[in-house]
Amino acid sequence: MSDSTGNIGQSWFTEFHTPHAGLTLRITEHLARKQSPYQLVEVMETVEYGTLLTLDGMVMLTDRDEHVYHEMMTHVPMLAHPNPKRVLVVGGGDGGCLREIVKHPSLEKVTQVEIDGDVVDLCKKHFPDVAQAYSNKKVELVIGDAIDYLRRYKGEFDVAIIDGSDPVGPAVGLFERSFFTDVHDALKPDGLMSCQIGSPLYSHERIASTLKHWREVFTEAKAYLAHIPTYPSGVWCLGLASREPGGSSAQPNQVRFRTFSESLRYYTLDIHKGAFALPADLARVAT
Ligand code: SPD
Repeated sequence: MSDSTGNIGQSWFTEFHTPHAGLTLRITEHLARKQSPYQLVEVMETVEYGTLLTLDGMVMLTDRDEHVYHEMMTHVPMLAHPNPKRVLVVGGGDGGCLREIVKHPSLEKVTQVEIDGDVVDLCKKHFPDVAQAYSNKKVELVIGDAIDYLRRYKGEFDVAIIDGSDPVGPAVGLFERSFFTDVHDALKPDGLMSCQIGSPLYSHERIASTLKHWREVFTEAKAYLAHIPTYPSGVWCLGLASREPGGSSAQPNQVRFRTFSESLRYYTLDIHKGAFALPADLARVAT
């Protein structure tokens, strides 16, 4: 029997990052495999990284390193913002960003717009820790197309977190300039957006064009990095954009950080600052 990547047998999963390189994980069990209206959603148990979620054969998260991605996607914009009360998450159906967002004492309400209800259902079942915030009263879940949803909101949100998958299938539109214009307009004047972009090793072009779009739309846009072993190249480029000058370089709020710092495994105030230090070749395309 072959899996979504064409592997023979059920013992190994491989995501090819290029035609000649990839990540291979030993699998002990296929827990779920569902073709949703949007994508192939699979959950597998791995020996080294715990439970694994893939969409169309691409790694979205594993138990072992998901905290890095979700802490960096969330706490960088939330702590750089002066007082984040209304938050929007686009995508992120696993609930990992929500889990981090609800730790913030200033939060009044977070709305998550996820296109694929099957991802939410499978993650609630197989990733109970990641999906824990779905039962939180401050969380509103909308199953629908964020591109349509966003057009209805102007000046509504303090922080927007764009937690889509790679720019193939349902996430293609989440990398277009028109989408970022709608995110910009849905933010309040001091609003901030964080967004996952791609591999600093394999995706220089995507990183350069994404930041170019953002700079045409937002006042500031900066790339930052996080170490995520199961993503292509093991280091991932995220971005922070702000409507106002100085928004993306604001110092993270120490008082708010201390209210939940004991729960964190990767994010620290030093990591926040250091993540914006880019290798020379990436800095050339991203600044
Ligand atoms: N190639 C990996 C890109 C994954 C981006 N989103 C992951 C979703 C986790 N909440």
